[in-house]
Amino acid sequence: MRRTAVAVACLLTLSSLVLGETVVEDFASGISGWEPAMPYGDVAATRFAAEEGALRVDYDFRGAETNHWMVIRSMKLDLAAAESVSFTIRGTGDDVLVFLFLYDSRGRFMNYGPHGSNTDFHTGYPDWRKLTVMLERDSSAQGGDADLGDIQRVGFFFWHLGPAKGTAWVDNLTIADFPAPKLVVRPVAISPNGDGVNDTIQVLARGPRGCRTTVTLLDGNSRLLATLASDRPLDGGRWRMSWDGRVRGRRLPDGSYTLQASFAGEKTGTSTVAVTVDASHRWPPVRYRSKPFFPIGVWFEGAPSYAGHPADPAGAKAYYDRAFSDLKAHGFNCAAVPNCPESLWETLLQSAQEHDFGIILEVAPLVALVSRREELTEAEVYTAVKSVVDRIGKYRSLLRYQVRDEPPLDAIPNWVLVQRILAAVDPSRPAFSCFCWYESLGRLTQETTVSEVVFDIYPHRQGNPPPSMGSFVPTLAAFKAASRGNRMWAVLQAFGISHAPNSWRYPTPEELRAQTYLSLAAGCQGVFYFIYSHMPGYLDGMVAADGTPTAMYEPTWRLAQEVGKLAPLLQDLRPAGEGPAVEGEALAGSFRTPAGGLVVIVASTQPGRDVTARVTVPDGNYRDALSGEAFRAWGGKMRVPLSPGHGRVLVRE
Ligand SMILES: [Ca+2]
Ligand SMILES: [Ca+2]
Repeated sequence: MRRTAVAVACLLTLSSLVLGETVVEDFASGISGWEPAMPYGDVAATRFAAEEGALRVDYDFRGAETNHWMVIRSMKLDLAAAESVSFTIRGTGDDVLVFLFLYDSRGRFMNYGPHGSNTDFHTGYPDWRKLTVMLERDSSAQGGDADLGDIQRVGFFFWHLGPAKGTAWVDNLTIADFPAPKLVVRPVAISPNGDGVNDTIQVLARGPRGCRTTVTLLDGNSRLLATLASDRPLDGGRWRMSWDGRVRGRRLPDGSYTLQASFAGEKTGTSTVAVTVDASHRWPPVRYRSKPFFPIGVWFEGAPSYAGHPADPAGAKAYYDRAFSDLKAHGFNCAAVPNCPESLWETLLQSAQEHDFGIILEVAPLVALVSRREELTEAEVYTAVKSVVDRIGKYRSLLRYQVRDEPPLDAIPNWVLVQRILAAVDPSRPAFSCFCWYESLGRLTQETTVSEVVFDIYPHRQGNPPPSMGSFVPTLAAFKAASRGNRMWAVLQAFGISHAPNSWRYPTPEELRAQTYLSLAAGCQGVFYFIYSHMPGYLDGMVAADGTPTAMYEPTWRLAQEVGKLAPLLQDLRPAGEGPAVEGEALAGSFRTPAGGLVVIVASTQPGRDVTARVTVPDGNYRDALSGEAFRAWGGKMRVPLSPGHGRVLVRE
């Protein structure tokens, strides 16, 4: 039926055709039908053409911020029984990101790009490279609800932050079908005891459209215990159910079982998955015993060798001692530390402890668990967590366990499992991750209780020269919405990449100030500055590899000291509604102290000039918590003058 003619044609031309693979577009007859779509930013000069049996795209992105452009055509595809979709790509010039878009007949889409396991989805390959979407495993970046059995349009989408110019060639859009109908079960070890951890199993039967499935449960001796589903059609090639580990209302005894799917119709066969039930351990609900804490932190590279320092314990100790005493003396109270070799954990934590400095330590064994594609069992997570906590839980300097940097959407289930078990073993140090995608953060706050959410915003690029806040304000708003009222910590930009064109630049002192006060006005109760020391050959931080300060350091530590004076007031505040209305180029938030007092934070969005905000607040006298200046609101309004990038924390008297 579908694609047969194309498949036959390809059989004649492709010597290396793999069984079950079909090339649905090889551009052998040019690019008729393909058309540009979704232009955004300054992309008007982008062109596409046919060249030597491939699609050639000359992208010429000139916008200072987000630029994207797509080339799309109508193409009816039934991917219901497809295991993967792939295409080949090569490119020259600036490397940009590429996404594959699939639209169904109702306009719903899936878009697969450089996230999850597909970090290779970009253009900069001198030689042809095959990029593959595994449809069962890879999740869509944004859409995610298209009917894969009913794809009507296919697009190649190119994206870059800031200007980029180059050429990419795309060829051989290829579909690979599953060799046979298949049963997919997640997780394969369940504990149906109502603690919210692995209490249910997601059962998915996949096969060609027209196939029907019957799903049964067998005991350890292959005896039939129950029929969970009988003769169900695979609409769109899939049939799903969620199963709670119960049969006729009763929980199964702990033990080993088999789930079996029998398929009838266009293709037949059976597919089985072994499942373990062990409900003996109930994890307590997440309840942290950590004290309220207002971090004024930096990101700090934990591998001494990165900056050319000796990596033996004595050399590392000297590196850590110098950094932590310097940071502490300048008003910072903690550092988030990635890449510390496991052999130096104690050295690092001991050094921090001696300087009364806090550490959020990235712990590789837990990062590996969160990042795993396969199922995690509660037992293996417990074993890994226990061994980490037993080893370093005794250090007072340890504040959090960083369990993954910038988790993508599909890492969230593993993240939550690691977090739950970590919270049971060490309730005083929560799991920590900094998010760079608000979609992932939104999924996290939907699924679990956290002690705080952490996100980074890096708005200052060479393409938007100072003074400019880039897309800082809307990005902050998106992260705030995704935070769902959880305590927020912001990671701010105090770095540049000077050696690469079109990359990040250092913020000006006023831009850094605006990042900081806008975050506080949004309700953030902690700030981090990325990054303390240079990563030679990669990025420029606040101090050089030998500790010599750059121009970035003083404005940053002066802000740290300023925020440090405000922190005792800010750390106990609770948001009071949506925040006051503001006229003028500023953001404002209103908050309550534990005693019920009103605090209004007003921050300028303009790092290049003075502004005056008119804020709608209750009448009365207000005092600037830092400068002591007095302000008065009457008629429901207060005028708040702000110097470039500045903010004010105003306490109602
Ligand atoms: Ca071709
Ligand atoms: Ca459970």
